[in-house]
Formats: sequence, structure tokens, C-alpha cells
Amino acid sequence: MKIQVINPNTTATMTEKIGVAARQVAAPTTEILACNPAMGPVSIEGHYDEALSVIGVLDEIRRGEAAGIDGYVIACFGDPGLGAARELARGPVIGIAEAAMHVASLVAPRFSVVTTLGRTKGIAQHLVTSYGMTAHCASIRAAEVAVLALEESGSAAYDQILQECRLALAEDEAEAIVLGCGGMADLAAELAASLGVPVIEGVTAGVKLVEAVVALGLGTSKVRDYAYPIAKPCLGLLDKFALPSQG
Ligand code: 2AL
Repeated sequence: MKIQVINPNTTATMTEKIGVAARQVAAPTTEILACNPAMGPVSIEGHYDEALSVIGVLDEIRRGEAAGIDGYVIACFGDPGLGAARELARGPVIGIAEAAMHVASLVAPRFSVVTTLGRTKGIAQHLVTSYGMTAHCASIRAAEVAVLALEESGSAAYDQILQECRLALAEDEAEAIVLGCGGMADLAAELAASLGVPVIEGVTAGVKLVEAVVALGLGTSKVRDYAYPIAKPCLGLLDKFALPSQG
């Protein structure tokens, strides 16, 4: 099966890292196509960045549908454009925040999210609520690490994230950690070894969930909420995103 893993930001080094993590867990018969939009912010650290990233994400889904992709992972912790992506896709589309939270809820009574900047905690809180994870979420903590610091070797990012994870376990009674950024895809194993609890990272969780859903023969329901978008003109800068009607 073909799974397209979309990094919604435009930083190619992060996309490569996300692709490596995805391939490490993918089944031998799964082909991972890691990509990022050609347009949009280099990192996503708030609502504005998120909104700007969504058109690029949808463009990648549109291309993926034309290329016969079986399922998608949206690899940014705000799950930007998830509902709209589901309208476009036949197969499953899973965001890394929803993948990581759901998997964490299966292996621990309560998890803490450890994310990048404090300003993104509200976005994560909103997702905890909308995914029905309130009872499972002990806390949302920020390491105050900029997303692109995760791309710099020798930065203090890892140590700051490790410290915040330790505080979550000690002070918030979390029993697992959910990593709150696609750029943390390479950190889960080392953190788990240091912390002695499950550390769930959404790119890998998302790939395994998409594989499972596709293997079950399931796709996105098209009866109402995720029905294909209604064909209509789109004006101005977005004119090329107008969609044809679906026979
Ligand atoms: C993210 C993420 O996963 N990728 C990105 O650019 N920003 N989310 C976050 N909370 O920092």
C-alpha cells in the first residue's frame, strides 16, 4: 500500500526526518511517500501558520488522490486541514496528534503532551477536547523549543524536552508521553529509554494506524460530513483550487 506522509511545513530537512521515522515502522509492503507543500511557512507555531499551511496540505492530498495513494498522515501536531483533507480523500487521513493521543490512551491511563512553544498549547488543548481525550490527558507542557531548533544539531532542544518530560511524570502523574511536534519524530526511542515510560510519537503511530485502517478495508465515510467538496468557482489567488464535480 502507498501512504503519503505530509509535513505541512516547508522545511525539507524535517520532511526527510519524518520520512525516515515513517519507513522505520512501515510494513515491508508499504511504500512511504514523504512530502511537504511547495508553499507555506517553514514551521508551524500558531494559528496563523496553521491556516497558511492548510492550502498546501490540501494540494498534496489532491495530488495524492490522482496518484492512487491509499492513505495519508498529516505530520504536524495541530493536525492542520484534517477535516478538509478527509473530504478530498477516498482512503483514511490521520493527523499525528490524533494518532499519538489515541495510541497513548491504549497503553497508559494518562499521558502528558510535551510540545514546542507555549503558544501552541492552546491548539493542543483544543485537540485533546475535540478528540475526547480530556480524561486521558494529564497535562500539556511546552519545552519552549522553536520548531526549527529541532533541526539544529547541538541545540539544547533534546535536553529541554527531556526535562519537561521528567516534570510531566513527576508532577502531573502522567504515565506516558506524547511528543507534540512532527520534528520530534527521531527523539522517541531515546526519550523512552531515558524515561522508562512509553513515548508516543505521532508520525510512527499515524503510519501504523493508516496501515491498519486500510488493511481492514476501510476508507473515509462519504455520506455527509466528509463528502467530497461541492464543486464551485474559487476566486483570486485560490482559483486553481476550484474542484471539478465528482461524477
Ligand atoms: C508543529 C509540528 O508538528 N510541525 C510544525 O512545524 N509545528 N507543531 C508544534 N506544536 O510545534
